[in-house]
Amino acid sequence: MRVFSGIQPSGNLHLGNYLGAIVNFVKLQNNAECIYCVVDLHSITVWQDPSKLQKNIYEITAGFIASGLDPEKSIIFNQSKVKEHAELSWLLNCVARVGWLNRMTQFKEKAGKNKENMSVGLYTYPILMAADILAYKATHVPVGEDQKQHIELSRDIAQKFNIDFKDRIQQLYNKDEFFILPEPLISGPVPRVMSLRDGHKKMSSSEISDMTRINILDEADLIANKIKKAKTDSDSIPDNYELVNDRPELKNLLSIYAGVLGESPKKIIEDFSGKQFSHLKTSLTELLVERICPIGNEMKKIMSDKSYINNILNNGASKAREISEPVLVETKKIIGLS
Ligand code: AQP
Repeated sequence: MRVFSGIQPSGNLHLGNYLGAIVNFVKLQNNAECIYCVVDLHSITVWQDPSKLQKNIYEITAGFIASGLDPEKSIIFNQSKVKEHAELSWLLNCVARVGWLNRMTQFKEKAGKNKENMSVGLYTYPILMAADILAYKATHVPVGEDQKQHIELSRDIAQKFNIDFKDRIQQLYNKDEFFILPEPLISGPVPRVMSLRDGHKKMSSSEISDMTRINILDEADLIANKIKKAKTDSDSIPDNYELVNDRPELKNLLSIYAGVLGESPKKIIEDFSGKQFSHLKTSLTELLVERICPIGNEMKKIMSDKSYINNILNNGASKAREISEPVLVETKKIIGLS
């Protein structure tokens, strides 16, 4: 089992990243070979302020470590340090089909009516993601639910490559398949954390309003204010979890509560049944301050030691290159480029 996953340094590491992905990253490092990447090349598919990008890369790295990733157990690096990602991405651009990319819902959602003005990188983003995964022949990719379609695309690209070059793979390596088809692992405590202001939209670092999300670096009083102002409805909390399905904001707060506590939402609803939202909000604030603020405080400490972070990223990049370089060399050989 080889695990690969990444997080964009687009600022605002948030509770969605934590509950959808990072908690799972930490669990997996004890049972598998894990490679975790700060995907800086992905982040520049939308404008990033150059004076902040480096700090954001440090922030995600610090977030990984503060959440429990151990650089001795997991390979941690930033994507732009390992050129194999970009080079393999080009080769896979020539395998992926335009029709496949046209079906990607994340591009449609992000571009909206402004498609013509989006960067080409935002459109081809899923191919770079496929390269990230396939460069390590990763078997499993822990992600939030929003990334499921992109993993499926990575599988399609891997499969098409294996079929297109079947004879060559057989002749060179005496194998039927070269790339492994990666499996998504959508098993974080909350696969889709929703916005605090709209239960139909996912919590996102790129959302303009900061009130829509809990950032891992938020201080206690800011968390309290965000939860206090989180959208709710006027009914009290029911005793049956089935009844929250058409109340997305309540469902979201209960899922966050359960996810942070490591309990099932069904168990949590029993504790709050019949009570008002304010009761749930007060308890949720206390829980977040107790569990999330210490991670944020640790992140701040780690971020102040840039040489420590640079060391982790440089060591991680050399280990990552040891795996991805031969894969790229072999891929080029299969294609006939060497
Ligand atoms: N709301 C979420 N709920 C659960 N998981 C989430 N992830 C992101 N948002 C949620 C997961 O976090 C990992 C990193 O994803 P990312 O780098 O794309 O995160 P982001 O920059 O915070 O996402 P944005 O702002 O919403 O940007 P776009 O729109 O580019 O995705 C992934 O495993 C993701 O599933």
